[in-house]
Amino acid sequence: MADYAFGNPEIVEEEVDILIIGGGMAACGTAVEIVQWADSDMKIKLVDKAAMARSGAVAQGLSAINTYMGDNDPADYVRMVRTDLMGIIREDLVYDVGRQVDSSVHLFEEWGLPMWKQPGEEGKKLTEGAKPVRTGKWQIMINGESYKWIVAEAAKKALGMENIEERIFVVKLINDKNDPERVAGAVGFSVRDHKVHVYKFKACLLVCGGAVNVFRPRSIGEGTGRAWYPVWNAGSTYAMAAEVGAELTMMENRFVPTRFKDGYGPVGAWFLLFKAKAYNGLDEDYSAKNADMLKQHNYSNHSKGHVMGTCLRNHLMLHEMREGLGPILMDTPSALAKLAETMTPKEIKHLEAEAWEDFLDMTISQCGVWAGENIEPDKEMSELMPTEPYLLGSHAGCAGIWVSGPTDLPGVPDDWSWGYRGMTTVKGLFTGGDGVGASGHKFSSGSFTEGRIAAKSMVQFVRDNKDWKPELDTPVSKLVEEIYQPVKTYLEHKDYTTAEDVNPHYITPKMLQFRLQKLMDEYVAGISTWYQTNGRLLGIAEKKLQMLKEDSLKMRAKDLHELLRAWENYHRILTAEAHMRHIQFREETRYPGYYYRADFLDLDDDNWRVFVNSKYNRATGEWTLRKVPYVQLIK
Ligand code: SFD
Ligand code: AMP
Repeated sequence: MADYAFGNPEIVEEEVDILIIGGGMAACGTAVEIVQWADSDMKIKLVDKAAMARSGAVAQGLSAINTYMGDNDPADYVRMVRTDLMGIIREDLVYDVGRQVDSSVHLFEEWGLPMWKQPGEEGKKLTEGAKPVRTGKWQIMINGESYKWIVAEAAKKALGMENIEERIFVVKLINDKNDPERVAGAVGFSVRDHKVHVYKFKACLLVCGGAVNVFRPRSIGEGTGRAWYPVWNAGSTYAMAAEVGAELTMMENRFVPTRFKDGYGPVGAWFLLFKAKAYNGLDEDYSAKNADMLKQHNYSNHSKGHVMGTCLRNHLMLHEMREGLGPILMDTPSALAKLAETMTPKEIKHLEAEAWEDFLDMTISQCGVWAGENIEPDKEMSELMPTEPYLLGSHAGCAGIWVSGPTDLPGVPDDWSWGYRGMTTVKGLFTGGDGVGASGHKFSSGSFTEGRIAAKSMVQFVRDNKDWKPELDTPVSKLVEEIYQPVKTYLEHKDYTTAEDVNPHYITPKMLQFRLQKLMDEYVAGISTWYQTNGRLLGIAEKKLQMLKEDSLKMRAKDLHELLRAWENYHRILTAEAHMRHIQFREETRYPGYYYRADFLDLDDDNWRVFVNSKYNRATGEWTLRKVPYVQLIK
């Protein structure tokens, strides 16, 4: 028997009809839906870098489902998303999610996810007409610590564990040998065994979530690794899609959530459900005080929907912090006291428990901060802080990939749809959730729904391409060599010095990650500049990113864990590059509060109410950017 060891991996080759890459909300949606449409002889496989029961953004659970229509009109949902994202979204995609999302939420309830109901309606299901407890117009409260476990269980049951492989990190997609516009395969490795996996397929769903740790995080030192979005999603979706030639869209967008400081606890339930208010260090209501700031630079152009854009809420707050008027404080004591006015002591205790549970269900670290710092929310206010930037397409952000939309909506430009809903501009490559750009506010339920939508069109695509055989444009031996290069680099040079982390021939993935984070932070509008940049700074970033890319070829991997870290970094670098190029291209400040082009502070609708799309050329390393007209479909 061959003795496979580190540096000498076993090569496992497989051919399937459909490969699902990722095991998060979108992937689970696909798994559940696809079995209902696929022909019995279709081979479908799902691979996840982690264990599905706790992988992706919902790993720790969630305390709310942020997208549930109920009695609301999906057209109104489009208006809200458009306002929140400053006037530029693909309304066809958002509407499509809005009109289908409730059926996903009903499935979650069917599978056992506990949802809060109005008094007297407990025990009744949403499908039986029960009224949920809403935080805001779109969000409903859940007891969601086991949310991902429940959804993953349904996905596993549907697809069958024999068609699922966990702990496989996919590194790159491979174009077809005979058609460079088409995807034909993927290659990855096991993070537990010495195995490289090579897949060939007719269609593939790339749903590896958003990008975290591209920027220097606020949590450093003993707090390293703590972030709001999942640290294990490293931009794989955007990087792998870009490398096979998929057109990206709105990669200049980012999400900077305001969170409870240091623990990254969510604020939505406090603002919307508990009706708490936030103040500056002088106890001033800074939102009221700074309201006129929205009139400057045309920032209020898109604030007349159902909400004030999330970035604009940040904008008002950031002003205080830049002026030295922090801390920003969430007045939890007044909010709880007000609610308690009409409550019995037992109800008050219950309310307090809910306040803690809001964190325990999805951001346990915030409970750690409260407990560790003796913060009693009914007695003491808590600090809020805008986080480091994240790139994502499903929360209050819209970075991602340009995809084919639905065909049955009036007024949609012809070139927004090319046959298969959810397919990118690369034939056979589909995406969902954080992968779909220009259409935020899907959240967990909407991402799952996009997975379901893509499932149906992938089945159709495979049927339409029944006789087509995928052929990889790169020999398998070359792919394996490339993936294991960091291991080879380590084994060749490790004895050159006695301290194995210090070596002129290689750089550790950890050090490379610090370099990426430092440069993105300082030049591409991270926390240290209060999210500001300009053309000159971006020019420096461009140069430094180029050098970082060159140095990334020298990353070492002393074990499988470091090999994972090395390739995650590679995905982060490409994602960072896309982000930087898009910010460079868009000469205006579209998202004040998320980032500022200090040399173009105005929001400029005349020239920039457009999508920005980009393409990456893997052979030359060049990016091409273009404006794509925005079309308003819903008045
Ligand atoms: O409070 C590879 N989200 C919230 N959604 C809600 O509905 N309600 C909330 O309450 C939400 N909030 C929230 C949320 C997320 C987080 C982290 C917190 C709070 C703390 C957002 C949703 O979770 C999010 O929109 C969806 O999960 C997005 O779905 P998707 O499928 O696009 O991404 P995923 O679930 O993260 O899954 C990614 C998967 O890919 C795997 N993966 N597999 C193989 N190879 C690679 N190279 C891979 N790279 C990644 C991952 O393991 C994972 O399975 S609140 O803030 O508003
Ligand atoms: P968060 O906990 O901040 O992720 O928010 C959860 C949901 O509430 C998202 O849909 C947010 O857009 C929304 N939200 C959070 N804070 C506010 C606020 N102050 N006003 C309106 N909507 C909010």
